Amino acid sequence: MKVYGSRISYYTGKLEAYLRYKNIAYTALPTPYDKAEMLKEKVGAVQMPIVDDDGKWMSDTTPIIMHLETIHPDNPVLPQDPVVGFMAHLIEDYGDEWLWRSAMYYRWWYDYDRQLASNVLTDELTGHVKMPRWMRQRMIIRRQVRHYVKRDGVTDTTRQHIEQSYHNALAGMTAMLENRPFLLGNAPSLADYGMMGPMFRHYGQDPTPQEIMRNTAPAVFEWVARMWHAKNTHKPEFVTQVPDDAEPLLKEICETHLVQLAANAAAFAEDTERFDMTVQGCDYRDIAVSQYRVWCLEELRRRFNLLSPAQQDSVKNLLPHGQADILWNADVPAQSGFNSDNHLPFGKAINVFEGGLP
Ligand SMILES: N[C@@H](CCC(=O)N[C@@H](CS)C(=O)NCC(=O)O)C(=O)O
Repeated sequence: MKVYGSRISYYTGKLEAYLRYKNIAYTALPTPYDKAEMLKEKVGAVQMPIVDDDGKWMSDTTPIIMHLETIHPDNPVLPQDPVVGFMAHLIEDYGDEWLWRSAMYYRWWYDYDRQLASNVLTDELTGHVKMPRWMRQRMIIRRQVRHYVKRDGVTDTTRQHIEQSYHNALAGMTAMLENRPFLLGNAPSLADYGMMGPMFRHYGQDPTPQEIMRNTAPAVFEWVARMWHAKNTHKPEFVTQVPDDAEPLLKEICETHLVQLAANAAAFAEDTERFDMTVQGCDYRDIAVSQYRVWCLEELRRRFNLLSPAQQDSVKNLLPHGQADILWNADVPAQSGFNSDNHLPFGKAINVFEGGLP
């Protein structure tokens, strides 16, 4: 299996951690941007990671992991209890889609972080561009700062809240990791893999957030290494009910990620391209609408609907926050029109933002 991505990419790190745990052999390679057209042909969108499994091309880490689980069913990463399983999907989605903004912000806002990341990406990804190295590095910095900082809603008004989001994620995880080695048991689950995206290759490696993690959340710092070294030599024992210590993280997810999913879906339904939202009292303006994230909400609703009425009640009791309503109340439509034939991880995927950038 060839995994095309980057040594510092969010979702590549998430997938690599999973493949290592499952003992699935792979070779990590840089995304061949000079072959962008071929990649688009194979998987619809150029994003990281893209997998070539002996001629079978796959993309999008969430469906990739769910697919690989069917081929490698030993030591599953999805907890057996349906309510715990639903929460694992919810936590994964929060790690994938909410923490992304703050992870990109720390990397491209602070000078040390920006210098380090742009040096790596210049050498990994732009070798084919016929320009002096300093110019390629400057192009990368410009692109990332323009799109992932300015165009994704980072302003003097939102910066503090974006940093607070990171601190809240660390605190929520610490509460859980004080009681067990992984978020939902003695082995990594889908929830852990979702949190590995931001926590490993961004917060855990970029100088500014890494220092914060070391100093304020050493249990998370230790967990990152534990995840990377996890071996599937023992049968996973996951919790059979959602533990009380998950409460702060679940509350944070409702107040942040679900607010964004709801505002995004409403804007998509109205066919607008950008929207405003207020998250925990902080006003975000001019955020790019994402069709992909409408699909994320659709998926969460689909999974909720698969639960029995009693299990649905348990989920509702565990998420007693108004914002959680979006998971079971269809007043806000979630019709992405994407992946309705369930073809993923094969065939055409889409970028989180149309055209690849917010
Ligand atoms: N939902 C996708 C997201 C993949 C993704 O957005 N990856 C980022 C980098 S880690 C990317 O390729 N961004 C596009 C760009 O910056 O051009 C997944 O889970 O694989």
